[in-house]
Amino acid sequence: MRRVHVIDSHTEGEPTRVVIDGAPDLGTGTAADRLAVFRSQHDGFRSAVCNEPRGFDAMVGALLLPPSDPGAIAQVIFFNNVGFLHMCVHGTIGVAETLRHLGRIDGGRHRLQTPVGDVVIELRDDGSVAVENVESYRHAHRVAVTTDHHGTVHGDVAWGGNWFFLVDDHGQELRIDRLAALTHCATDIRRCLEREGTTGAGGGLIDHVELFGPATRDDCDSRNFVLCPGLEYDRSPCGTGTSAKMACLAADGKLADGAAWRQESILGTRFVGTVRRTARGVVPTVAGRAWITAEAALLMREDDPFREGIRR
Ligand code: PYC
Repeated sequence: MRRVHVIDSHTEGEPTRVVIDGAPDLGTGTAADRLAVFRSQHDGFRSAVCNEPRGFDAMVGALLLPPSDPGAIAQVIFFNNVGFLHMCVHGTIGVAETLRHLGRIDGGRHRLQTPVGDVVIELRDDGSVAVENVESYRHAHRVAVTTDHHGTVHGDVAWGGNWFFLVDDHGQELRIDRLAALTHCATDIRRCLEREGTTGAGGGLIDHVELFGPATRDDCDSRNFVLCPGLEYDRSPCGTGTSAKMACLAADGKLADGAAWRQESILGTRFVGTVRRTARGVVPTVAGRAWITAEAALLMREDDPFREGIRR
């Protein structure tokens, strides 16, 4: 029987399950090297951790590994109900809170290695965690997409650690009691992007769709609804999505270096971000809070028909 130690948390509402012990051996190498082994040889472990009966569709897993560079505190690989994420900011905030809970960090700045580059976590005095994310940039501006059920919409294609399609003219009211309609709209857009062959740089799959609307909080600049790859919505404002948004705002001259962008989620929670410009785009920093919700051991017996979770 496999026994897997996990620490669960939520970051502004979005769950993260950090695997701290009991994962398959992924060998040595960079986070990208180990992700390749994870993806090709241990996909059942990914599914077991995130999917029912041990998880649920919105669960994001984070596998904590020793660093390949001694200057970093750890490596981390993010995954979900259907596959692997390149990067995940809410998950990184959950990892930082988990490391604090384990007594492995206590304030200061620490580098984490991910498959798409290093990020820096900083525990702030107010209890929040700031993540200096990978460089983010806009790849394509105002791309028209003719959807099956929602007319023609326009959006930017941007990288924030994952590929996003960011839409303003969707005609939807962004309210949680409209979850089914929002999911239908964003799924329609996503399907049509794929059908029309719209991708990120190098053919990168656009697997996140972000709808924007007016904020409902006085202390926010915008509210979003984010469709994740497994067709779940992000309960947090989505940190890689906020990074992609800030890259687009900076490209339009609407966000100066160091100015705050306050992104509200569909649940009314908030991330606060800033950017530093680079030649290609921006280096974003996104801050929010996470709370530990459980310490547990997941048990996976050989004779359990759902040892590898209920796959979709
Ligand atoms: O916060 O970057 C994020 C994220 C990606 C998917 C779910 N959350």
